[in-house]
Amino acid sequence: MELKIGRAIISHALKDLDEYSDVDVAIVGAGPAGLTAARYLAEKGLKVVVYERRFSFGGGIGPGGNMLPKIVVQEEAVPILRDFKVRYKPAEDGLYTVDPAELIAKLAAGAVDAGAKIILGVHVDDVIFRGDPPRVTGLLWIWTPIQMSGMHVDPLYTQAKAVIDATGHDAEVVSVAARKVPELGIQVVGEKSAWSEVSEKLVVEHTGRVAPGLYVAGIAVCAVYGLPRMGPIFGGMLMSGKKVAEVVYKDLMA
Ligand code: 48F
Repeated sequence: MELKIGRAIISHALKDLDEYSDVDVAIVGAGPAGLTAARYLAEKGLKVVVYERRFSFGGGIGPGGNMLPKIVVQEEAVPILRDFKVRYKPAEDGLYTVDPAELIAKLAAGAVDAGAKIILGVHVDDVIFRGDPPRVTGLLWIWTPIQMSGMHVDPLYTQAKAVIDATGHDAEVVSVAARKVPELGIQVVGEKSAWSEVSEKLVVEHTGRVAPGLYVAGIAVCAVYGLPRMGPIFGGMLMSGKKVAEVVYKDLMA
C-alpha cells in the first residue's frame, strides 16, 4: 500500500509540475486579487497557474479587520461577489460586509472550477527575461520550506506569456524585476499611508502592465505607483483582479 501511495503522489505531482511549467499566465499570490484574476482568465480558456507561498490561500482576507471576522466591500464590486456566489450584508453608505472564510473558499473554488491550477507552498523569487528591449517571459520558483531554511538551492522555471504580481504589500515580483533588470525601466515607489476612498479607485486605475510580459494587481499596485493603502475594504482588490484579467487577455489576444 505505501508503495502505491508514494507512486501515486510522485507520478501525478510530477505530471502536474511538468504540465504547468509552460503556461499562458502565471499569477503570483493567491490573495483576493490573484484568485479573482485566475478565475476570469481561466474561464476564457487560458492556461493559468497560481503560485502561493503559504499552504493555504486567501492572503489578507482571513484576518478580517484587525482579527474581527468581517471585511467590507463597496457597491461597485458587488457584481464580482455575485459571480462567485459570495453572500453580503448591507452596512452604511453603499458598503457591505462579507464573511472572510466564505470569501476565501468561494474565490478559490471559483478559480479552480474555472480551470486555474493553484500550487501551494511555492515561493517565487525571480523572473526570466529575454530580448533587447527586454520582456519578462517567466519566473523562478522554489518550495517555501527550502526558501525559509536559508540554504541555497537553485530554483526551477515556469515559462509564461504573462506574469502577474499579486503578492500583496511588497510587490515582490515587480520589485525583483525592477532591481535585477533595470532595462525594464520599472520604479517601485512604495506604498503611502491610508486614504481608503481614493486608494480604492486609484488601485484599479493603475492595475495593468508594468513592463512587457509583467503585470501588477491588488495592493501591490500601491507599492509600485506610490498610492495610499486602504485597510480592510476589499472591493478594489476584487476589481483589480478582474481588470488585470481583462488587460492580460486583451494583450495575449492581440
Ligand atoms: O496580501 P494579499 O491578500 O494581496 P492582495 O490580493 O490583497 C490585499 C489585501 O489582502 C489587503 C488589503 C486590502 O484591501 O490591503 O492587504 O493584493 O495576498 C498576496 C498573497 O501572495 C503571497 C502571500 O502569501 C499572499 O497569500 N505571496 C507573497 N509573496 C509571494 C507570494 C512570493 N514571492 N511567492 C509566492 N507567493
